[in-house]
Amino acid sequence: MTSTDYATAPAVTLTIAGSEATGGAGAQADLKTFQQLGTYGIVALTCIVSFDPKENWNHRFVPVEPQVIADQLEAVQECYRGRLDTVKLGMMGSPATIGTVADALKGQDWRHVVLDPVLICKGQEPGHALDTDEALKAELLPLATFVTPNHFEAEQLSGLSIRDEDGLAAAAKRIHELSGAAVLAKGGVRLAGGDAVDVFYDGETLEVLRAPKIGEVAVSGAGCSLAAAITAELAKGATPLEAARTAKAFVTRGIERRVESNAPFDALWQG
Ligand code: PXL
Repeated sequence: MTSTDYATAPAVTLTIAGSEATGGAGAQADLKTFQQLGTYGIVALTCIVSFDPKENWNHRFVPVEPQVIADQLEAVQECYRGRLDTVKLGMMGSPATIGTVADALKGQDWRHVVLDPVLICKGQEPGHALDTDEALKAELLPLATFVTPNHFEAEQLSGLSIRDEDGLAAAAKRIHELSGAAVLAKGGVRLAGGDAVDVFYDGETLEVLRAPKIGEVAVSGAGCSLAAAITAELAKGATPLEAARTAKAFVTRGIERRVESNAPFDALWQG
């Protein structure tokens, strides 16, 4: 390759995530977000999730073989060595996947590792999910520079129970202490009140981000798109706080313009 002007070439962003076949969440949401925010999106797939319309839209979950995950990451990291310094981690789904991803991440330096700590997926066996949670805390949390837990994940990672904005802030601080990462703890529609409240904390700045709630039901792809938007903004040079603010505005707009389907939930639209 000879003719690319790196000064004008797009920032490269990688997501290591699962496929969600209906296109609302997972790698599909990440790639659409990257494209919309002007970065060159790449995906390494960790698993394939197919909702089951015959079983209450539960998640049918199939992991990708660890060796195949390692192969994808080898291809991506060699192809973009020297240009790829920002990665998003989405759904992992199993301890084996987490080990494989952690090993690959350690093979190079990263400027930003954005961890969306997807802990449980409807339809996964609970014992299995517990192992996955432990592996995620032990192996990926220490590598993260930015973590985006939702209400449930923030409770799991911090060990605190979260009832209100102060509780969300306490959890964000605790997760920062555990990881050293910037944290955006998401209240979403889970906390009482008219606003969707998220708390940013990076060890210095605590900022509450708010937007009026749009309905009381969570929209598919909001969490994935938020973390992907943070990833894209960081890759383009934003500070963590700037990235969080831009991502919140992007997701709020995407929820306003959500896409309906025959599933009992709507999907965020990035366009
Ligand atoms: O929203 C969390 C999530 C992430 N990744 C995949 C998913 C889901 C939820 O459905 O299927 C692949």
